[in-house]
Amino acid sequence: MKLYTYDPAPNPKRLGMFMAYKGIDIETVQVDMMTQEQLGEAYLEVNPLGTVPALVLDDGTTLTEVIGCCNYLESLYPEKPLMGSTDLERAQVISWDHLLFVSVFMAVAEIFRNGNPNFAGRALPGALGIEQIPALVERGQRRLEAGWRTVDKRLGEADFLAGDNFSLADIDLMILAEFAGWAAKSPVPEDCANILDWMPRAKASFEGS
Ligand SMILES: N[C@@H](CCC(=O)N[C@@H](CS)C(=O)NCC(=O)O)C(=O)O
Repeated sequence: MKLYTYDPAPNPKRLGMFMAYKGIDIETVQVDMMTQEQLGEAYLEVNPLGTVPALVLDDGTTLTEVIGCCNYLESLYPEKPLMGSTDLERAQVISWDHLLFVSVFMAVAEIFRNGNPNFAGRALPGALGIEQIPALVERGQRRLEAGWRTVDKRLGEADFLAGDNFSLADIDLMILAEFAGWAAKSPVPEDCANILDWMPRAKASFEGS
């Protein structure tokens, strides 16, 4: 297997932290997003979408979605589960992770990529060449505000997003809490006490791994 990634970017970080927690070591190539290497001819041959990460399997199959990479690696390396230990737990992890992706990650991305002149003509990740829509900044802010409340309510009911155990969904929330702060200037709101309480619990679970 070979992993193409760019460590500092949020989606690569999701996979990187998942692998670090489980102690998975894969041959890795850094694709420098600062010089837009992800849009260069050589990388587009690996992943025509022009996004990172991409996991190329030994039979030549390329997985381009973090959730797919994690699912695959979880099956290969079941020790220290991050996607549940039963069918229902796995479904809970994927459900919360997807909800987080749609309601928080995409909201931050909407704000970041439609309001920042550096992304003119590149409002969506990868090789699509989509123009910015400035009105999406405000929509993203409203979407993010609602997303934080949904997550906060959930963490008032359970120790971790998917239930009793630390999972991929918590890793993604850790990354998002940081990403929202610098990219959307919208850190976790101060009145989201359940998320703020969860933060040291999640950090300790990750570091105690
Ligand atoms: N659909 C992919 C998203 C991957 C993605 O959007 N990656 C970003 C980095 S965080 C990227 O490659 N951006 C390329 C660009 O901005 O041109 C997944 O779920 O893993």
